[in-house]
This record gives sequence, structure tokens and C-alpha cells, in this order.
Amino acid sequence: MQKLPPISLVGVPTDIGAGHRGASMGPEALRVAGIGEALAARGLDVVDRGNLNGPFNPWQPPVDGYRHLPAVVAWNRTVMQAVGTELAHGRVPILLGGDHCLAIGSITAVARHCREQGKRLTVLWLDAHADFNTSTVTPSGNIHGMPVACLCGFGPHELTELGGSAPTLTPDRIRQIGIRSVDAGEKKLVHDVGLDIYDMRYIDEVGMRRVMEEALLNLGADDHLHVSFDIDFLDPAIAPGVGTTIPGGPTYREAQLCMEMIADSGRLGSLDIMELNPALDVRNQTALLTVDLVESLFGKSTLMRD
Ligand code: B3U
Ligand code: MN
Ligand code: MN
Repeated sequence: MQKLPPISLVGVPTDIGAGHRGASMGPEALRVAGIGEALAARGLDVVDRGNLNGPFNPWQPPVDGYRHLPAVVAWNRTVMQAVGTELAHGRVPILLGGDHCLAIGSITAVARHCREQGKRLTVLWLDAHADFNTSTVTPSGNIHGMPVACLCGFGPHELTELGGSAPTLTPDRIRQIGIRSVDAGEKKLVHDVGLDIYDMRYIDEVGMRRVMEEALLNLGADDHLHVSFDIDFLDPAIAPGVGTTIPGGPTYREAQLCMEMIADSGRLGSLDIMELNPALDVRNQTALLTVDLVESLFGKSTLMRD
């Protein structure tokens, strides 16, 4: 069996980029659901680094198209630092969010690590949303709707240049899966940059198996795979505990297959678990489901053929 590297859990208790309060409680709900114990039971070396600190959420309206930009920058700097430290120690960081704006700091750190190691980075973005809004097209000003755009160089310089001057990612390094809610202006941008999107219509048409085969195609032996898992990727019937539920997402079986096929690739090097909102959950069921899926992502399988 493949030897998996040690894992570090890093909690980021903030909803600073979100449209609803509550994702700040996500890290604790994942711990209560047993995320550390479940991974340790798989024989993995797991250390919980506790929670990062940052500014509180003042719940102010947007300014110039961004809500809470200075605080979002502060949190992302801290995330970038923490994720970079774990990677430098040869560990797999699992970011316990927190809202999805924090993926800017996380992926900026991963991209820098890959550059230093001479590895190619592929990002799998599991989400109901494309998260490619900018200040001029956003319907909300919420920065959790903008991280993919920021990572590709479209956004405020404080976020696009978090790790230096060049864009962190080129759009060809990103594959988005599960997409079913894209705003009108955002859709145009996504088309303009040519983002690789496996939307729900495509999953319906060809099935999750082929979608994952295509999304994971051409992964080299030395590639680093980063998974940014927005819990609203899942169908709200099984995952009600998120701020923006969008019907028509992957079922339990489809989500399991998605995770198992990522595990089979043997390339998972870092993970974000984002947008879990315990204030909207039902008896922590979404957190428990997330732990179940993350176990599959780290190799738990019901497969009897091997
Ligand atoms: N696209 C919308 C809604 C949204 C994006 N991400 C989430 N919701 N979770 C926006 O506000 O940018
Ligand atoms: Mn989303
Ligand atoms: Mn998202």
C-alpha cells in the first residue's frame, strides 16, 4: 500500500468573506465530528495545529465592490504562512474552514511550494459555484465568490499579489467540478479565460466516473494535486449545513466516487475543507458526512475487487 505523508489540521475560524455568518464555527464542528480520529484510525500521522487567529467579522457592507477586504487580506496572509510552514515540513495541510476566500492564501502557499520543488500544480475545485467574480461583476461583494479569479490575477492587488507579483495560477491548472450556479458577468469571465469546468449538466450526461477520469488525466508522477472542497458542492439533501445551498448537486454515491478516484490518483498533496456552516446544519450531519468523504479521499474504500 502507498505510504501516505503526515497530515496537519489547521483551523481557520472565520466567515469574513461569506454572505452568511456561521462558517467560523466550521473547524470545531469538523473536530466534533471526529476528523482527526478518523484519519488517525486509517494509520495516518495526524497533528491538529489548532486554530489560526485574525480579525473578527464586523459585518459591514461592501466598499468599492469588496466586503471586509482588509480583514480578508489579514486572514489570507496568516493562512498562507501556516500552510507554507506545513508544506515545508513535508506534511499535507488540511485547512478546516472557514469560508472559501481563505483558499487564496492556501493555494498561494501551495503554488509557491510547487515552484520551489519543481512540481506542477493541479487544483481540483469542488463547488456549486465558479467563485470567479470580480468587484465589478459581483452581485454581493462577498470575497468567497472571488477566490479563483484572484488566484488567476483578477482582483485587488493585495490578494492577487499575496505571494509575489505574478498570478498564482494560470487557468489551465484548475479543474472545477459540480458547478451549477454562476452569475451572468462571472460566466463571461470564466469563458474568456477558458476555465475547465465539469458542470452538473456534464456530470449528468457522462457520469462522475468519466468526469473524474478526464479531470485527473495527464497527472504526472511528480504532480501536486490540491483539492479545494467547498461543502456546497454536495447536494443540499445530504449537506444542508452551508450558507448557499444550490439544489442539484452530487449525490452521496457520486461524491464518494469522486473522492475515491482522487485517492486512487495518489497525488493528493493539500486540501481545503470550506464553507461548512454549523449554524445551518442539522445535528452536525454535514460535518459527519464531510468526515466520511474525507476518509475516502485518504484511501478508505469499500472496493472488494482489490
Ligand atoms: N456567486 C455568488 C454566490 C456565492 C459564491 N460563493 C458562494 N456563494 N458560496 C456571489 O456572491 O459571488
Ligand atoms: Mn460554493
Ligand atoms: Mn466556493
